[in-house]
Amino acid sequence: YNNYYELGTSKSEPARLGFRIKTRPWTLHVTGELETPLTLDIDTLIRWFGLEERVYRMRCVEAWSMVIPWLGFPLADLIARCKPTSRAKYVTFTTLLDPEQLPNQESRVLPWPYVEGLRIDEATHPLTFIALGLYGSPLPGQNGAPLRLVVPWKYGFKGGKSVVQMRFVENEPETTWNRAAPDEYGFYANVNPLVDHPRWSQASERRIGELVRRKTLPFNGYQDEVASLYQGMDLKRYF
Ligand SMILES: Nc1nc2c(c(=O)[nH]1)N[C@H]1C(S)=C(S)[C@@H](COP(=O)(O)O)O[C@H]1N2
Ligand SMILES: [Mo]
Repeated sequence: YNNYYELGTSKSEPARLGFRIKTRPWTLHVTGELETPLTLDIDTLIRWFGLEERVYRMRCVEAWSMVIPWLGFPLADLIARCKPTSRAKYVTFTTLLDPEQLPNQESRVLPWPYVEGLRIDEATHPLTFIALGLYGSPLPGQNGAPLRLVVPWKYGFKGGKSVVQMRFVENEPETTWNRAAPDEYGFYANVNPLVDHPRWSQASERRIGELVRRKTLPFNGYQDEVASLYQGMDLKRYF
């Protein structure tokens, strides 16, 4: 049960086609506002940072949710190595562009490649995670092999899959879903039961596998950890 539109827009197609993603060699390019652009091999990243397990809630903007045991490392560790300049206020994540591996990139459901972004203080928050595995194994293609972003207090679409580039930038970047439907998908996309999607309520969610809907928690339950990032911001306006 996945969302990975480059592999198909149904929930089951990504798992059927995920094997097409070639995960080695895999290079992450880091560009923009940093001391020196970097070209990092995925196995170097694993050697530098190791892998820890994090069990996080995952809440899709479509109002379904799961609990997932990820394997990976904090994005903050990687950003510290990158030495961004003081002009770096945001960071973007660009994901794989290759219709041979991602056949639904032949379609125009979204503008490709899929791009997401975070404010730099969100990106360096200790909960923000680069996942390379789940359930103790390497990520399957459908979950964003070989590495993807996980931001547990935001709607799932902020967590770009199969990331190939990080770019430090000065201004708020354009992001894929925000560009596609700005009234429906904000840049911030913090999980918020009080701000409904124009076409459905965000007050509750269907945990996959459960019968009764659950109440959705502010910031997906990570309020104590992250609410201070948004002090003084009108979260209805910056949804
Ligand atoms: N490249 C890419 N990343 C993506 C998506 C996508 O379509 N393409 N879908 C997003 C959405 S909407 C969600 S809910 C999560 C789903 O992650 P999961 O399938 O690993 O649970 O991935 C996000 N990352
Ligand atoms: Mo989603």
